[in-house]
Amino acid sequence: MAVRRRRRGAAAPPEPPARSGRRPCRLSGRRAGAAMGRAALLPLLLVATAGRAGVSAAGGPEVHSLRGSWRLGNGNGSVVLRGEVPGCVHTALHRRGLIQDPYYRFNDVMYRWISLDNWTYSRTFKTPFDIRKWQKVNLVFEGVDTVAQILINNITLGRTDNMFNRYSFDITSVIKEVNFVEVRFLSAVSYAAEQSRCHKAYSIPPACPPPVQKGECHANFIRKEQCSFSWDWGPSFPTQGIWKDVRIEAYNHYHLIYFSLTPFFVKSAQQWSLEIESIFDVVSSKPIAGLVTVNIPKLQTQQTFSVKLQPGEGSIVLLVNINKSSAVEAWWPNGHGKQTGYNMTTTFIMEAGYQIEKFSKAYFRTVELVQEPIPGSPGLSFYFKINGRPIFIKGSNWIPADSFQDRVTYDTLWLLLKSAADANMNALRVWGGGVYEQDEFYNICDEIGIMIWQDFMFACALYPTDQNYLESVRAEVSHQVRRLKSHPSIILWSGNNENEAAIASNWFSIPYADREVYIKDYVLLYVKNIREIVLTEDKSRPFIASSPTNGLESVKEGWLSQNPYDTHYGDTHFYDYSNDCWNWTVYPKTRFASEYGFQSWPSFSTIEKVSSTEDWSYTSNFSLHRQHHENGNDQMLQQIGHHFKLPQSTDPIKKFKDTIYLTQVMQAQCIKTETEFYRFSQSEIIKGEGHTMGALYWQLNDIWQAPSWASLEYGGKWKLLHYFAQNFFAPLLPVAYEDKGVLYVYGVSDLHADRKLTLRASVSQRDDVYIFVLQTTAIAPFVSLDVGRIKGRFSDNGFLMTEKKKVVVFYPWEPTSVEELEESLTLTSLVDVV
Ligand code: BMA
Repeated sequence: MAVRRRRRGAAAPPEPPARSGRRPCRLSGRRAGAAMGRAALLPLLLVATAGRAGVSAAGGPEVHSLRGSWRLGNGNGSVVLRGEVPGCVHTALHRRGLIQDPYYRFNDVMYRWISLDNWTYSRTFKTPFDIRKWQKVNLVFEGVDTVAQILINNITLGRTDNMFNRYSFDITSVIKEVNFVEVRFLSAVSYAAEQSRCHKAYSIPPACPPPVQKGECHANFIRKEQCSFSWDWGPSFPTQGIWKDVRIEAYNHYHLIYFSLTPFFVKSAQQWSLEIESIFDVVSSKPIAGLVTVNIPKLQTQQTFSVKLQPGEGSIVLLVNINKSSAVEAWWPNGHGKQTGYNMTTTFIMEAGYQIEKFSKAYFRTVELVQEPIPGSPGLSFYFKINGRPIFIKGSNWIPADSFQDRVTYDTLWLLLKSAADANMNALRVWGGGVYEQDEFYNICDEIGIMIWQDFMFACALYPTDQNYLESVRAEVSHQVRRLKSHPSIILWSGNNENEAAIASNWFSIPYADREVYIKDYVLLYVKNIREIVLTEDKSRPFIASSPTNGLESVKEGWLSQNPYDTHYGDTHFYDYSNDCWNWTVYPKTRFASEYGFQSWPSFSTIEKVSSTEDWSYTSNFSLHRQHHENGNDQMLQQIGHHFKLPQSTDPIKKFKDTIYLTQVMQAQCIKTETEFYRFSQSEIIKGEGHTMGALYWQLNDIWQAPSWASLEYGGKWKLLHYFAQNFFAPLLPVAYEDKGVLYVYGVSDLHADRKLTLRASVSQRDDVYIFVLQTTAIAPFVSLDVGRIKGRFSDNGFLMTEKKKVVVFYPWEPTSVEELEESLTLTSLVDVV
């Protein structure tokens, strides 16, 4: 029976390559010894284009969606319901009213049974076309979460074990008029435990997360979103489900599977070129010849190539030279220029079969990661040049926006990413413990100029390297790179989160004598497999094996530096919860700060939705339960205590709200101080350190309503930190710092003056926004405006009010009114905390 589609070998192209710049054939790597064919290219300039839209109807592939309502049942058949696809079991149970909101109070542990059961999705479907007319019919899953047996008409098609892969099963010989398709899941938790048990030669730590996370064990043994087994900011919801599109595809002759564009700037010719890669499955037994025309009207560029598709799965690569006399506007990151893209049409006219017309956007930008000696400093630089310009990377780290990916809509993504751009960020790091994000995420980043540092999905753990595991990872990596490489927003591929550091600093107490085994595994996974595939698939971006890393110095030391946190090389992650965060001397003068942060609590209106009255205190069971970072709640109080009075109100709810407010003030102030330190270290070398060229604080967004390092709450509400980010990431920033009695710019230390004041708020409407006029009788430090559950953001918040009157604008995200806003508004400043 057919199994997951792999690249099939194809004969070498019959004609010699017609142009330079063609990449050599590469090994498929997924089946030993199979070489992938590449069609010969013969450019014919200025051949007229065909003008039909989309894939032409005559003979084109038939696609039948299997999205929608499926039957869903648990292991022993005691629970049966309808479940949406794409979706997962938790969402289905919640939608049908069989469980409460999984985020409510302690439900994450109450609902553990859901992930421990084995669920089955099934449905019948009628084939909407005449099966006999098609040479090949596939059942395609864009994403299965995670371990499942796939059956059609009671015949097993294959198994899935990696939520980041795309699975395509050949069902040509088994599809009927009416079909029964089943996806029988195995609990991800049981599977991971079993895999760990079977790995007898040596253990692969960590076995389990710390108890404070209330999570599941052995996440590293399953290719699934690592934080779904719990994290220090997130719950354990190891979901099961068909989380992406599923469909039937039927075709004759050939089928286009991947299509990607990569720009290059040829320095010698001072000309842009575009590499177009198309990966086909060719079902004919003979090669198919044809013409491919690429047309970018705005750049007066049109080229036609003669191609030959070899039987089997293979790719063709075309190199289009952009007309030199057309001025190409490059794609720039937010704050540095426009995000120009050019409409482009690619038409495949083949001798047999149908015509394909692909519409896409072509973007032009280059990226370099510069690691070179710096005068007066040991080590190497570590910074990005975009279109030849050094760019200071400003932003944060992205984690999954929800434990249940099917709840992450375009609007969710837009709101979070737009908020990042509105806070003057130009970059985000998609962190390796989550998921490779959906296409829409990267489309938005392309559109608004957010650069993406893309991790591969491995985090804070060691990983197995047995043959099956590696095969699965290899398929995952080539799929993801092919899917994503057209996005100009992606500027870096990075192998993992903190795994170089985990070995180097011996997080898991591995006896010295056993170290070599783990180092060998590390190099095998990230260097000999992941890196090798990335470099083959995408020559347009840099690759680093880990974050933090010493970059080229790590490579020199065998890919594992003794100290990956060395400030003279690469990037660093830095967390310090005990020292006073206003003291900038505690921060490392690093080349690139890719993680640093402090926790705070989300606002009361966000917490309120998932809690009840008895939970509303800082020391309630609920408050302890939601805190997944050991000692996190105490650390926040301790940090607050360095500069502020702790709340003393006898009213418990007021005390809770005051504490929440102070955690946010503290977090905002700490991260402001640290970020400003990194920004002002950009142009100086002091005692050999400096030349900092990046500040990505931990973390942008939240996965649920809980204390965390995020600046955006679950639901998108801006914490005070996010308002501060808007200022500390501003293009022009006056930075103040004091060194040994010398005030280099100015200080902010008088913010908590103990004065009596009256603060008033009037609200009015102008067009789609609301105007808040604030009046004060004295200086008001850290003024916070909060409109509870009303969705939207202010133009400024958490500010020091020195003027008598200040106007703040509220941008609503959904319809509201002056009355509603007036009713919901609470105003807090430091002097209100009692
Ligand atoms: C870093 C991240 C995450 C974690 C964060 C806060 O190490 O990579 O793993 O959530 O710190 O502890």
